[in-house]
Amino acid sequence: MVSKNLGRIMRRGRAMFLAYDQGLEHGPDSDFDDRNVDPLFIINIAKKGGYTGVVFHKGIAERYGEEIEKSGVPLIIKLNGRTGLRKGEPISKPVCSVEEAKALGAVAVGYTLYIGSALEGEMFEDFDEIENDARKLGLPVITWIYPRGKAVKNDVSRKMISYAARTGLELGADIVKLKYGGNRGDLKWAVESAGRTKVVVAGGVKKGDKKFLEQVREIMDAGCVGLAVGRNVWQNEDPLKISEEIRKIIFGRSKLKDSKKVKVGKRRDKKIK
Ligand code: FBP
Repeated sequence: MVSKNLGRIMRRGRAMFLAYDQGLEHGPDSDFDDRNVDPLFIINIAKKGGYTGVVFHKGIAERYGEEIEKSGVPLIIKLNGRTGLRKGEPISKPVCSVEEAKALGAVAVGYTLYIGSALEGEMFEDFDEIENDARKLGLPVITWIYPRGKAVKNDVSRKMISYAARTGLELGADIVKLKYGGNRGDLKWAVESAGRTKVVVAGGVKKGDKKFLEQVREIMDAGCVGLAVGRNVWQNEDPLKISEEIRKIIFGRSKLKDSKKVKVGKRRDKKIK
């Protein structure tokens, strides 16, 4: 069943998500400095930058819930995770239920799948359960699909990104999040492969502004609905300026007139044990 509630995390059919799950995925020493280590810094960028969603794991959603709610930015909770410390075939297990996410005010949920991993089957099973729960509670599902593991040679090749996109469609994701290898034609093919599942793209490691914005243009030209970006924004010297540039490309204008129309979930803290 396709989620009817995608409008909660999209504006005029476009998406601009600020991703901040890297503290768990990569560790603070790899990605953070004195500014962006603070979740409040991110909430402020998400609000002032006009993002259509901000992505956190449940711990941040719990501890900074008041500020997130006040910001009015739609909350997307990442339901699985892993640290970057573990070696071996990649797997990311659930760390939060859909029910918990909803009680924390999430209006959509995120989930990572590593296709090609020897542990892919286990992740598919977990995902199936999450997806059914999300459907019951009316939360759209955004699926990060990254080809990874010993079987994968080049995770951003045409073959791999289109496979990831198609997996999103076949498994029923509302939005699939891909990595971009820099070839617009390949990304266009991936978007076609995703059919009616919408595609957003990750930002990747921090690049110069010019190069990054060129990439955003290519992503939109290829037919994606937007971006789920982290490091290229909150590691930027001027996160609000780069956000404005991204906004202009995605929405074709930089004013935030229509951003307040997005419906935000209410927290129901008492239900969380
Ligand atoms: P960036 O824009 O910073 O690349 O974030 C996108 C993202 O998908 C994050 O949500 C996630 O934490 C990270 O990339 C995972 O990257 P990887 O698994 O390649 O280390």
